[in-house]
Amino acid sequence: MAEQKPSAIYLKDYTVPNFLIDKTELTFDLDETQTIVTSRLHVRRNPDSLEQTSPLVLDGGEDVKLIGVAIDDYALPQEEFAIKDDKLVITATPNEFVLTCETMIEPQNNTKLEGLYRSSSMFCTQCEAEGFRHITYYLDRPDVMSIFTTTIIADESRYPVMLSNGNEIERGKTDEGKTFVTWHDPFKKPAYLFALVAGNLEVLNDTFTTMSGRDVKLQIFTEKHNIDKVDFAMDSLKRSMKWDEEVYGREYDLDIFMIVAVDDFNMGAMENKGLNIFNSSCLLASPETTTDDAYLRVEAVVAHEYFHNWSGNRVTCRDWFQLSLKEGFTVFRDQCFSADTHSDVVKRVEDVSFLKTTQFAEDAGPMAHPIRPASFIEISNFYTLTIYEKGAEVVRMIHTLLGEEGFRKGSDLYFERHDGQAVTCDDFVQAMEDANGVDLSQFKRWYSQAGTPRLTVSDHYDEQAQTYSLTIRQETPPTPNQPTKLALHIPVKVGLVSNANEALSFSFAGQTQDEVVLHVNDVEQTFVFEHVASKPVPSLLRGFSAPVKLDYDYSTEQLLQLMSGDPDGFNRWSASQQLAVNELNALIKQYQNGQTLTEQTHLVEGFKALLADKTLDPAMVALILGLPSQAYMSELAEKIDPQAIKAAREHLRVVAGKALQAEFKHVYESNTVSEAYQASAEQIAKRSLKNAALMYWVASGSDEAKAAVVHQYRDADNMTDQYAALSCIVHFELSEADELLNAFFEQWQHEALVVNKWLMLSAAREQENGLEQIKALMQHPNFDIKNPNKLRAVIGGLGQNVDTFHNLDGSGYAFLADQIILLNKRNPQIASRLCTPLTRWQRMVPALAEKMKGELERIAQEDLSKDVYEVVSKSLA
Ligand code: LYS
Repeated sequence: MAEQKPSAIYLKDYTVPNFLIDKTELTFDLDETQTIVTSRLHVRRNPDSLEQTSPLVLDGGEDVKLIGVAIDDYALPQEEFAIKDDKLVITATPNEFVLTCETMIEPQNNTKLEGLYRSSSMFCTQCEAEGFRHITYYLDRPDVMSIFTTTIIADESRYPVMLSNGNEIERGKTDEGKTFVTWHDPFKKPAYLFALVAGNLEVLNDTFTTMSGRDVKLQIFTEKHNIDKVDFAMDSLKRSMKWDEEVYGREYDLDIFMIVAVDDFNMGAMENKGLNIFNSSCLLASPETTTDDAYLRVEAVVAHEYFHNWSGNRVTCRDWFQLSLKEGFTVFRDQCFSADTHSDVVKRVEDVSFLKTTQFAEDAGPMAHPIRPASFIEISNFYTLTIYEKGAEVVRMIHTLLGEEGFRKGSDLYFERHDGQAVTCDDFVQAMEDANGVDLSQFKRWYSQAGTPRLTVSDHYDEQAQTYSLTIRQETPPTPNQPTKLALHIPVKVGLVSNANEALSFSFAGQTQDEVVLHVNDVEQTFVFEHVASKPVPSLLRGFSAPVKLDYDYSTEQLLQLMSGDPDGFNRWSASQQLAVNELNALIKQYQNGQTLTEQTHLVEGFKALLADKTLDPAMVALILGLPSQAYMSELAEKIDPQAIKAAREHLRVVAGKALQAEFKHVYESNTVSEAYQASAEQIAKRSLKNAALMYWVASGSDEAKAAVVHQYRDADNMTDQYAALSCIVHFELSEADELLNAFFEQWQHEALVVNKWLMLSAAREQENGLEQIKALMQHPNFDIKNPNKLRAVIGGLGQNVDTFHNLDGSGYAFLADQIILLNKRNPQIASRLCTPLTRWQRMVPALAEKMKGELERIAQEDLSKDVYEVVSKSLA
């Protein structure tokens, strides 16, 4: 490990900045080898700071070379400034001055993809969270907000498109014959929202008329060969703009809104003011190259980044501990947008499965943290499922507690009160409280307590008195640095279902109703429902009204009842999942005991009824048919045994396939979409059911099914059907697997995003020599270790490849560790993300746990980046 261990910073140490920067004027002289950045910062001491004589300390990076620095045009001699730990320190300054800095950076050598870098033929930036300091020296913290004017100078023949935030205000030629373009952003913003793009790009133009009648110019830029794939993103953008006006009363503020697609990007996308930059995987879509899932992701990410214009840009974060203020809220907003656009139940099921699989696992591991962490070593490590997804759940609970209207009053007040400010999660909750006259002080513990609370529920029905009581106990398990927890305020939405599979009304708090939100705020509480006509089955936590684990000892019969009779669609799915989980757990035990796997018949019977019911939304049926994933079963396991989980899932799939062969065939054949491809809710639903049925039908071993899946592959006119067929063919190792996997590559080798799907599927393919295959993929001419999408495809595929990754000899883990070591300094953010599976080592069965731990210890020997250091050291603590 490095000599000097990176240290943590703490929320409790926050102090206001000592200096402010009112105006920021930047000039970029773009060049492939050396880019010169000149900044003119209009600096003044912060009157609110307690330190009125402190030196000016600007953040920088090891990759920024200082050429010269001046105060009010007086060039500072060597002895009047210092560079210490990448920071530029100037001891004596006036109270108000213009600081000029000239620096040199090398974008083409920037492999971290943070700051200014090259992606294929273009220049682009990524500044959140602390990337701006890799461009020039600055007060790189979100509570320093400034008005930016940016001039880009470049050779126009190679970079005809030169973009930055705001509006273009000037364009001309320099003395050397280069072109310059100047952009001015009238809204003050922190440096993390700065962006610059230059390249030879195509554009799709459109306009949007806002609710007050202003025309906004919309532009989406891509490299030439991709411009035919942005119509859906443009349409999603316009729908998002309208939705934010209708649902939140928020109008767009600049005259122009631009989005650029880049291939090399560490995450999904970035909400830079007026100039969003997207990973091309989250922007490009065409029926032939993009699956339905990816379409939905494009729509959600476009919406997410657009919504940030208010929840993030107009009102931003005071410090990075408050990240969930903008991300949790914005995820909640994009989830609601997608729910309104498609089916709300389906969307909720998808979001909740994702949360329960991935965020719950994070909450149960060494990196567990509250949605507002108290400390971190590297902020990039905190763009987590907890900040985003659990953060959204916390906002959703506020929405549940206040109701639609109350929540809107709260958000109106929040935006009005804090427009143009950098604020905290407390400010958000305060606005919700003030607008509604409620007290959310206990609720706020959700912001500071980590871990997934567990609710244990028991009940009693008194036939004589016709009362039904529910006793709810809450407990949040210890997490790193938080051994004990306080009781949370948890909204639990409940309904009752009768033995005749119908909703049972009841009276609660003196009112007759069908559904109620219980306020659980004590360690143990009993709630009494009156006038309950018969012994009910409780439908608990409807719509997943809180991000908790629920323990209620449902019998199989009760689960079947809820599955068919619960008016809450979400809980119908939930019951089916529980049934499948129970079944899988029994099979897992048998496998571990060396017994022959023998299943109960309930699930198959449930499926049968489901497939026969013509009234159901095909998307819901597909979701219910989806067996709990390998990852979800792992999350639930006491000790994770990947082989046992895999065997149980495979067994169940084959059993259901065989038992219901005729039904699956029928559902497959009757859900064909004959119209031209559309990413509409209706078509997506049909395709998802059709392809779910196909998987079972093929699992049955039927020759007819095998012929059908190969036929579907060859005949498909859209990627959803083509890829579903190919996955099925590869998964069941049909005799055509090699041929078609090759054919798929041949057909799509010029479409980078499709090649990534091929990489992923090939890496996930379970074969004897799995690891050799994966190594070969990483040598493939279409692989590129600099491209995060390709890396994620191969390593993601490896993670799904149970036999290869979890090989008892530890070779899978060792290979992953090698990649982490390789990327540790090249791209620390990606390297750190790749550590995730290893952080779960304590949850694995002992033989695997030891191997994983060994690899973490091997990584720890290296000179680690802060990013990897934090994850590895916390995992070994
Ligand atoms: N703010 C971006 C988003 O919308 C992500 C930035 C990630 C920075 N490391 O999710």
